[in-house]
Amino acid sequence: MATERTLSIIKPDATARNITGKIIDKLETAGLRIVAQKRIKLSEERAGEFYAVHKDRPFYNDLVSFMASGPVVVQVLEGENAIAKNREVMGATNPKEAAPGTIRAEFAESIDANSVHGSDAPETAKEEIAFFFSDDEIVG
Ligand code: RTP
Ligand code: MG
Repeated sequence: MATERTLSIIKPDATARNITGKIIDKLETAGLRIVAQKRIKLSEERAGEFYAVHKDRPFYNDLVSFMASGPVVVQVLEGENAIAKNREVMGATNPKEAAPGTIRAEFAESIDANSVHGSDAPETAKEEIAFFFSDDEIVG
């Protein structure tokens, strides 16, 4: 197993409910280490660029408005198998299908307001980390 880095976003529904600490606790308990973190507000343009891979999907406009609707906490997480591990701790996209104990099972409100984002593969992780952080902002 290799040490990996992945991009995590704590979404606006979670910052609005003041539960970033509860989510971070789940990530750290799973063995993921926060090596970069900032709280920001995405413009619709930035959110649209971030989720450009979904631009032809029916949920794209709602997703972009939601991601720009309030503050988010963006993080780089590091650990063994960090990409898959983070996806496991997050749980399924739809909280109704998320395994018990996962972040989305415990905290997500809906498939849209589902509390967290996580990169889905090594190539996207690399791109998404570079989208938000310069090398000197990441301290391993
Ligand atoms: P994310 O990218 O946010 O980590 O979520 P994901 O990989 O689990 O899901 P993805 O397929 O990449 O979709 C991105 C986000 O779009 C919203 N979505 N809505 N209404 C729908 O059918 C639908 N499908 C996806 C979700 O908020 C999802 O997190
Ligand atoms: Mg995704």
